Amino acid sequence: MFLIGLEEHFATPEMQELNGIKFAKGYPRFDINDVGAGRIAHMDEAGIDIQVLSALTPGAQNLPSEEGIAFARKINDWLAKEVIPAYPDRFRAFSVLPLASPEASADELERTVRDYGFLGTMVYGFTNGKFLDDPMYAPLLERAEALGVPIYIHPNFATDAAKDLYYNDLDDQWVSNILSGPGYGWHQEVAICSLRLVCRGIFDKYPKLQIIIGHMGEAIPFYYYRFGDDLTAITKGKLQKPVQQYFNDNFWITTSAFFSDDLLRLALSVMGEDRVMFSVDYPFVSNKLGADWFNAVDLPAATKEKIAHKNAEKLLKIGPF
Ligand code: GRE
Ligand code: ZN
Repeated sequence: MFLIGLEEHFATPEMQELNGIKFAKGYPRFDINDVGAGRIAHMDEAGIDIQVLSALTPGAQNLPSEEGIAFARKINDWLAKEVIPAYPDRFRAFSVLPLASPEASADELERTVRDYGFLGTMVYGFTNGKFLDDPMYAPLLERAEALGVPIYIHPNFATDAAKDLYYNDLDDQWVSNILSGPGYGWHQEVAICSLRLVCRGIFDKYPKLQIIIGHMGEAIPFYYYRFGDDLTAITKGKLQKPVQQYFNDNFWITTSAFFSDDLLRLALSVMGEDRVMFSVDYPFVSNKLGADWFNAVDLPAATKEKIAHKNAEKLLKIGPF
């Protein structure tokens, strides 16, 4: 089965340095800086055909305006001119954006989509304490809708304020770090980010805007029916549709790092089979683990084809493969 992955991260040493990210030796298990033969070999071993490359959290979005603009441009140029041309059938990209400058982000998204064929962008939780529904991001949301490309909302590390409130008083700094991040907290942040977009009426304003969220929907499928209670009642008359409906009209879910049959069935039951897409979360998770799990899932072949590549083809306007 042709497999496309949409949450497949890369970094450069400079990107890590600028963001103050130092990984422990041997973590992640695969080299995040390798965008060449080693990465392709891991894709081949798993049978993954295309990776849509996205930057390591938080990309360029925490950098100050001018620095962020220059760095995002540099990384996008490098992806388009060096990384993708070496393996044009295997790599595509989501644009890296300088979110401290929303207008420049809109322009960089347009430049990379128009000139380089990039497929959308990945953004990371909130920037400088502002969620994506903040009016300052209107230029980016508007441009993404106009270009017809999706925004993938990936988790971001918790802010100092969130850490102080929820995590820092635990006895073990490492436990609080992981609990605030990939252990739990940052998934909740993406769920809040998504619900804020809905409750703020963003999809009434930009009805064609499409958002991707990973990790089997960042718990949105679990809480889906809850939104039909108080949240829909309180937004009645303010929003054009019931809160739940926006998830069916404006959101797409990927399987990144959540390789569970039960959770996939839950995601499908809520989202339908046209808005769920395979992804791995490489290099934090192994391609082979993800692909082997998915290949063995007991679902009709036509449903699996959609999840494996057809839904992504439709959303990203690539293929057919
Ligand atoms: C991820 O993207 O899933 C990730 C990071 C950083 C640390 C751990 C992790 O971006 O899982
Ligand atoms: Zn990820």
